[in-house]
Parts: sequence; structure tokens; C-alpha cells
Amino acid sequence: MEAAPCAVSRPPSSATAAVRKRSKRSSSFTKVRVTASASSQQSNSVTLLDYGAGNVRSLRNAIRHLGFHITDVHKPEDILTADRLVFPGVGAFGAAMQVLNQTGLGEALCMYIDKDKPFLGICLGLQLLFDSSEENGPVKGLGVIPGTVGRFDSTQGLIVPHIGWNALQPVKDSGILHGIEGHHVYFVHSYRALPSEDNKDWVSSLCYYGESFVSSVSRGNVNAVQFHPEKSGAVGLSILQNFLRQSSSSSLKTLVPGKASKLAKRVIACLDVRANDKGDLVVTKGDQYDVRETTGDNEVRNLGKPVELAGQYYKDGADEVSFLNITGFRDFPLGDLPMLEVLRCASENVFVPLTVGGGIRDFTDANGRYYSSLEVASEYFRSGADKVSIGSDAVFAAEEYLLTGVKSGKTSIEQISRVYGNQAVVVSIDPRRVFIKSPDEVKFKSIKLMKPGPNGEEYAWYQCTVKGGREGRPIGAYELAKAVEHLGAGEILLNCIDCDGQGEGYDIELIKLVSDAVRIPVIASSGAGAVEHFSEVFQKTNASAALAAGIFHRNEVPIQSVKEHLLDRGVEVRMLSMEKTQSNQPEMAPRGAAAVV
Ligand code: 1PR
Repeated sequence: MEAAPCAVSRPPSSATAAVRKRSKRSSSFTKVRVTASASSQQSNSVTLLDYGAGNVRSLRNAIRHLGFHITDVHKPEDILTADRLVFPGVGAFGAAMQVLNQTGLGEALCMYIDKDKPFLGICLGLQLLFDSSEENGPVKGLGVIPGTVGRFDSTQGLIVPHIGWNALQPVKDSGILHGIEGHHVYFVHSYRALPSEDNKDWVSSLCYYGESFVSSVSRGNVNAVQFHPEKSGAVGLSILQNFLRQSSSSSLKTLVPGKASKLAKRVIACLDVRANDKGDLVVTKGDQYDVRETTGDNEVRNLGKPVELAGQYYKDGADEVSFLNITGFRDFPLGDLPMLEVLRCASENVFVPLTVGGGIRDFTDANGRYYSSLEVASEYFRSGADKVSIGSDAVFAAEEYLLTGVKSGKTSIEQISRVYGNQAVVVSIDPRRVFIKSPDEVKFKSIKLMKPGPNGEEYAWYQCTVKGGREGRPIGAYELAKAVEHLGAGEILLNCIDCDGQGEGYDIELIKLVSDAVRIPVIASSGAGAVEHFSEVFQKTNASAALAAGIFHRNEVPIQSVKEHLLDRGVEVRMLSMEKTQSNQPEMAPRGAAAVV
């Protein structure tokens, strides 16, 4: 594949010289007429380069939330006439370069950057500026910045993808990052660029994850960030705003000093959603997966409205919000328009990652129309999801994989991760503890119990279930986790039916078993009833995140209290970062500022 050349490894030069140089050597980009002074943009307008390879709805929402109007790029000329350009690279490096080369957009992008016009690349939008990438490659990049993008090295046990809130270490003053030192921002990626002597003029901040990698670059008006400002809460919105307004002064005063130093453990709020008996979509919560009241008409427990609660948890400091459509296995998710609408509305005001699960599988509707799981997931992504969570279908996929030893390429995990990346695919496991007298009783991995079972059993294995716990399957949680990691899952959401809704703490033995077995992040779930349960799970297991539902729905413990407790126990977490309300942003209520131990 031929990459669009763009040798801008020097201070921005005259636009005309650069244009002349390129128009001579470029065959793929012949139609662009440069009207250097022409601009059809309004002052509150931002041009977005979205080549349609993935979900940029979150970014659109964030830009609109900040009061800006979006103009889309349809042709290379739209880039050249932009006043400010945002490039949220999505998908794989090679596929993105192919689109940029074939459409002439890459050449226009290089010319735009060469003119030192306001530019913000995000995630892959940063990586594409480098010489090349090893992702399915080597593949040539735009060549603006010297260096090769490579994969994080997981051979020494590093969990890859790098998912979560990590701390930036600014290495030079960059307008858009001004004031964010000591704060966490949200990353999700498996590939990274490394700092070097050749690119040191560009690097504006570093981040540590097994090694120091480039978290942002800046030169003149050209900026790019590896993290996702649109998913980094108020700090991210402040960065975006600095870029859009071309000034850092307006938002500086609202950020309190932070003390972030490394990857934070995440606290996730989960909303189990389903239609109640009246047909309204409600947030519900079960006890060991039973979501019906035990009195009266045994109605579905109603704990609130999904969009409202998601917005509240964002403001309260949740690091992510998950929606699980718990009856999705029965229905066709794309027929569940209210659920898609919930996602659309929630994503307009929630600027941390949103995960959605329930019913993701290949499906043939009543008219005989076949939908692949990829189509189902794509609709969720288009509606505002950043990640999808697969439950029942992942169990069937893992069983087949363990039986045949062959990756068919057709499972939902493989289909979706191929297009959207591993980091976009969460596998949700619903295991139930099965007590046994001896490990020889089953072929699945078992554990020696700290406390014997009801009949004195000393061991247990964790049987995976499907359809919301209704059906047990011949596969253990340990075996499933390892299989789905091989198939391409980027993260595991580890529930436990026995502990769900009990408020007695996470199943530490289960979480340790699984989080020691895989090299992808594990989210501990089920059983949180007190702040101590969160510190226990992080101190005793390798979980990257802890999810809870009932404790938050019933207002028993605020998210902020969980985080303050974790800080006290030496666990780094992201703290809210605004000290006073700025437009509709969450208000900061930190105890002792955004501190970490
Ligand atoms: O199988 O792909 O259709 O996905 C269905 C999804 O819905 C799965 O992720 C499955 O975990 C979830 N689900 C199905 N039935 C239920 C149920 O409760 N009856 N909920 C259900 C799963 C577990 C967590 C819960 C934690 C924390 N609930 O979501 O939020 O246990 O609760 P707690 O903090 O109150 O203890 P598919």
C-alpha cells in the first residue's frame, strides 16, 4: 500500500511551496484546488474528518455539547478550507491509510498540517501522523512525525489493550493541555508510538504503561492525542474546548490541581435494563439474577430511568457506565428501539465510556432477514456505545472453539473485534459456583475453597450460564475466559450469580482465578455492599475495574465515597476535577482535590 507522502519533519513552511511539491509527486490527489484564504466556516464551526470506519458519535456529541457546529469532510477540498480540523482516527491503521490514500484525503491532510492550521488528531489520528505502524504491517503512515507505531509488549505480563484512565506527564507547554498535569484521561489502545531523539520536537506529553509512550504531540497549531478527550470527562472536555476556542484561558480556572501518577483502577456503574410488565424500559436489579419483587404482583423491580441514572452516575464520578439489556437474549436487539434510543440520549451527556450488552448474536428476524452479530453491534456503536458486551453468544463461541481448536472467524467476538478492535469487545460471564468434594469430579478448573461448601465440600468450579443464568453450560469460567481472550475479546466482565445483589462482597476466589489466567483487563462484578469490598477486590486480585449496581441505585454509598476510600487505601483512582460548574459539566466535590496515593 502506498502512503501519502508528507515529510513535515520541520517547522511549518509556506503553504504554496508545500502544495507545489505535493501536486508534482502525487498521483492519487489531483483534484484539489487550494484556495488558501478561502473559508466557508463560521467561527463556531469545526470540520470533522470522519471516513466512516467506526463510531465517532461520542466526539460529535462532545463538540456539540461545547457549543460548536460540525461540518463534515466529503472531499479533500473540505479539509483545505477548514478553519479547524478534528481527525478522530478509528479502526485499524492499514485500513485507515488505505482510505486516506484512495480518496486523496491523506494528501489534503498533509497539506493542511503543513500550513500549520489548527489540527487535532485523536487516538489513531495521532498514530497515522507517524512514519509507519506495525499493526498488520508494516504499513506506511503519513510521515509527518518520525517514528514507528508498535504494539505494547505483553510478553512480560502487561495487560493489553491499555484500557482506562492514566496520568499524563507533560514534557513541554502545549496550549490545549495547559492545566491538565496531574489528571487522568481515558485511553483505549493496543499500539503506541515511542519517544525518540528524532521526534522530541513534537512530543508534548508522555504516559507510562510498562514503558513511556507518546500520549500527545504538539507543534505550532498541530496537535494530536493518543487518549480520548471526548471520553475523559470534564478534563477531556476542557482539552477539546481549549482546542476549539484556540485558547486555554477560559477553562483553566475550573480545573483543580491533580495528583494522578499512573493507571487508575476504574469504578463502573452498571444499569441492568429491561421492559417492566407495563412495557416501560426501566433500570432493575436482581438478587442472584431474580429481578422480580417478592411481594404483591411480583413486578419487575423498578429502580429508575436509564438515561437519568446514567447521567447522574457520570456526574457522580463513575469511570464508565454499562447498560445490560438483560432480556436481550429473548428479543431481537435491533427491534428494541427504546434501548437504542436510551443509548443515543445517554451518550449526549455522558462523557465517559459507555458499554452496552444484551442479545448480541447472529439473528434471523420473522421476515427471514438475516442480521450478523456485527450488524447488531454496529447499530449499538452508531447509537453511542463505545464497547459492546457479549454474554450468551460468547459461551457458545468458546465451547465451539474448545471443541474444534479452530478459530472460525465467524463468531461474534471475532467479527466485531476484527472491525472495531479488541478493545471494543467485552465478554460478560455469568458463572454459578458448583461445590465438589474433589477436583477430579470435573474436567474444569476448580479452586480450593477458603470456606467449605454447605455439605463440607472443599472445592468448587464456576459453571458458565447463558440466557441470564437460566441455563448452565458445560464450560467453566476459567476455560471460557481463556478461550474468549484467544478469540479476540478485549476485556472480561466477570459477574457471579451467587454474589449478585447480596452486598456481601465480590467473589475474590473467582476473580483471582480469572484475572490471573488472562492478559486482558478483568472487571470484577457482583456483590459490592460497602466501600471495603472495593479495596478488597483491588488488593487481593488483578482486577482492573470494579463494577457495582445495587449499592449505587439504592443510594447506599456514593461513588465519590468509594473513591475516597480507595485513595485512603493506596489505590489510585480518577477523581473529579472541576471546582466549579462550567456550562453543563459535573461539579467538583473532591475531598482534598484530585489526590492519589
Ligand atoms: O446473554 O448476550 O444477551 O447478555 C445479557 C447480559 O445481561 C449479560 O451481560 C448478563 O450478565 C446480563 N443479565 C442477564 N440476566 C440478568 C439478571 O440479572 N437477571 N444481569 C443479567 C446481570 C449482573 C450485573 C450486576 C452485577 C452487580 N447482572 O449486571 O449489575 O451483578 O450487581 P450488584 O452490585 O447489585 O451485586 P446476552
